Amino acid sequence: MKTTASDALIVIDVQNDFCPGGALAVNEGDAVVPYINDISAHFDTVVLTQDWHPAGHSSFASSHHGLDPFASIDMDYGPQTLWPDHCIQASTGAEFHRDLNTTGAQLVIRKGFRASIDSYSAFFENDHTTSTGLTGYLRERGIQRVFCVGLATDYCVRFSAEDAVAQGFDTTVLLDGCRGIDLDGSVDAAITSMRGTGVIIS
Ligand code: VGL
Ligand code: ZN
Repeated sequence: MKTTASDALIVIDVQNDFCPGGALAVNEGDAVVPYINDISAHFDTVVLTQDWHPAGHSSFASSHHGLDPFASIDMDYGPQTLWPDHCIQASTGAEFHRDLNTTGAQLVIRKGFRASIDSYSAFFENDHTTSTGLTGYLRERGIQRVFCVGLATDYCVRFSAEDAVAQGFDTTVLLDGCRGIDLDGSVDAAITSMRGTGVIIS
């Protein structure tokens, strides 16, 4: 892969809880690790994201009496899918997959750390206004193109890639480096939606 100094790789949520055996396991989630390790070597700028929830987070079904994981509720910021408890701060499930090579990464963006709001995107929380600061970081580093990989295609990768385009970055999702949760066709819907907003799907 040919990259330049104005390209960044954004590695989304390659954490134990999204890999087989984890609390919110994505089918073959761990299969992205060798691919990501290989392509990381081609980028001068590598950013990792880490889903990082306090116990009792509002996106957990266990925080809502009588509701099960994968139900949807209305929050003040809009609809929110409820998840099994996952990626609790400082837990083993929140750690990066042990084989992910994190040595070359220069920034780790933690997200979902506010109890009352979830954050799928690496750029904005689910209210679409609370910023993680990533746009400013990438702009100050002179980044123009971003490549997104990781977990899960239909949630955190999708919303990160769509926000990246909206923030003015040329954005590509490398599907070989992604796996999805796939609730009711959500992977296909995500790919259609990403294409519609101008994300290059490769
Ligand atoms: C994610 C659901 C909940 C993801 C994170 O990384 O795609 N999905 N938290
Ligand atoms: Zn989460």
